[in-house]
Amino acid sequence: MKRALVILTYNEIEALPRIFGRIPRDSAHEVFAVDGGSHDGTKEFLAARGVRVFGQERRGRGEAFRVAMRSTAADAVVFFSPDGNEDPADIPGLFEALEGGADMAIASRMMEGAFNEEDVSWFRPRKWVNLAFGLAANTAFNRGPYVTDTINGFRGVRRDAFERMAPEAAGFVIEYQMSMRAMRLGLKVVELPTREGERLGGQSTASSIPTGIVFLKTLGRELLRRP
Ligand SMILES: Nc1nc2c(ncn2[C@@H]2O[C@H](COP(=O)(O)OP(=O)(O)OP(=O)(O)O)[C@@H](O)[C@H]2O)c(=O)[nH]1
Ligand SMILES: [Mg+2]
Repeated sequence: MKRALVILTYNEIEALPRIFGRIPRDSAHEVFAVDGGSHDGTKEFLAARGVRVFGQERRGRGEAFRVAMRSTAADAVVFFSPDGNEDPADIPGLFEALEGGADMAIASRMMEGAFNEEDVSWFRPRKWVNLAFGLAANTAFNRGPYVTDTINGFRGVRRDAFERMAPEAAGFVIEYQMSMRAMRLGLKVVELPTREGERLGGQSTASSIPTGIVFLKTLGRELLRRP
């Protein structure tokens, strides 16, 4: 199975240099980046290290996923965001899960043995909202094993599964849309426990309230979609 590792970036020059050396680039046949229009030297940093960078016509993570799939012929594709939240040591495990028969492999921050950024405090609004969206998706669509982290972007997918899901979401909600469609199609979703780290610099572009509204709308649209 041909493997591609995709690095997703939008202005990550503060965190990227601190993580780049830990990315197991030899775990994939091909490593490239999809960039949402960085203007802080991110693209130059990657290019100087031999990583090919594909641009996007429109911004957003959803768009980035589709650009990535169009840019490779690999059968197994893992998406990695180098901002500190994701542990690069989990990348080989995601590829192995896909090779072991998973259609989609998710690094879960919610399952037994995992750690969520908010687990250090008793007040965990992001985690609770995430769990609520997960519960809604599982209740509505899942007939297989419960998927604990339907939203995490740290995941891998098989090309044929991606084509069947055909997610059209533009931004941060693409992962949730993929999870719902995978469940509905009866695809095999495998999760691996991960430890979520802190952002190592730079800025988040996922503001909670607008992102939450987009999630609600996407959930509604998937519920109304004909099978
Ligand atoms: N290719 C691409 N990557 C993007 C785009 N927008 C965000 N990203 C990357 O996607 C990853 C996740 O975005 P974040 O802003 O960190 O969102 P988040 O992880 O929910 O927020 P934090 O908890 O603050 O890190 C980061 O590596 C971003 O650089 C985009 O339009 N295109
Ligand atoms: Mg992040």
